[in-house]
Amino acid sequence: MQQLRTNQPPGVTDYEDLAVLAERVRRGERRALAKALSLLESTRLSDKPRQHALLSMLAIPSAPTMRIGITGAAGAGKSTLIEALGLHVASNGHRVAVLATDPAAPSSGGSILGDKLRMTALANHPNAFIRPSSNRGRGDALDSHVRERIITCEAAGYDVVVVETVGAGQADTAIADAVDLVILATLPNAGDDIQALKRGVMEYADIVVVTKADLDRAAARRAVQQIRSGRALLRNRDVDWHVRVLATSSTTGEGITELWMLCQEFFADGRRPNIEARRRQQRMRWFDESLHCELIALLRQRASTHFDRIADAVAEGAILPPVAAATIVNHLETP
Ligand SMILES: Nc1nc2c(ncn2[C@@H]2O[C@H](COP(=O)(O)OP(=O)(O)OP(=O)(O)O)[C@@H](O)[C@H]2O)c(=O)[nH]1
Ligand SMILES: [Mg+2]
Repeated sequence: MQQLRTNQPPGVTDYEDLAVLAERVRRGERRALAKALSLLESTRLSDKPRQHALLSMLAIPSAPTMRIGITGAAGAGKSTLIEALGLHVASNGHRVAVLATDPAAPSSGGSILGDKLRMTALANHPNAFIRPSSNRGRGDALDSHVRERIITCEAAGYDVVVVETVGAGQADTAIADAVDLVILATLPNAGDDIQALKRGVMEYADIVVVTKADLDRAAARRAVQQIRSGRALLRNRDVDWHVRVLATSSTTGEGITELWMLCQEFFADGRRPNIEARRRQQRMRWFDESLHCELIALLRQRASTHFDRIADAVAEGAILPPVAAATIVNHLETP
């Protein structure tokens, strides 16, 4: 593995500086971690070789980590739940990093800025690190750098990394591709949500949390029952893990200890092979996606005018997409 890592890749003039930065990240320096994340979140094409060099230095497996995704509708109580759970976990001696990745959907009124303010207790905890969204306003379902950001936080010694994302369409599956454990947060009275979720996100959820139980305990109990019976009709993602459903309140703290116990059960030593199997699949999909992006970029660069002309023809319906794709690739082969 070691020899596969890139040494002094082309396009990197400050390799030594990056090595120093990586070392500071590994020592757990917060400012270095923030700086590394900023570089990794850059969308400038010219930063790519430096991003890859830094990541290759950081991506050396450390002790086992827990990657937890929290998804759910806007306002479901995800951030508040993360704060309550995060404080519990951090005071149990774990180091917790929180990555907010929701795209600041207009409906949630730009809660990202508020997240760090809202999670003040967690933000001030010595064992916690909170990083707001990197793709504010871009509108992506899940920010495309989330995997890089997770690896970087782990390199800095955070053994629990929590990713928050608004569960909307593609983000549901995208989060399942980036973390080990998916927690779905849902409101007690979200009847329609529950119907929709049964088909969509629930396929990917390992734990379902009915939030804000303090507001209406009877409704929360009913929701738990409803989801449990709905879930019974669906497949579990892993044969040895049955999806758990519980009610919590971040205000009163009820259910938070139980939720953490479920997480620990999920990450028990005996389940590590299953988690590693998920990560293997995720790495392969990440590889596929990366290859896809690199090839498209290469094709655009090598056959730019041709590419645009054919793309226009595809849009007009003048040429079928698979025929067009083959034409572009064939064009590369002809000198
Ligand atoms: N009573 C009560 N209110 C809660 C609880 N959890 C969250 N809230 C409130 O619900 C509102 C939304 O909570 P957030 O944690 O911001 O929800 P979110 O899912 O992160 O929202 P977005 O990031 O905007 O999608 C806030 O006003 C919280 O104070 C809870 O357990 N009980
Ligand atoms: Mg939030």
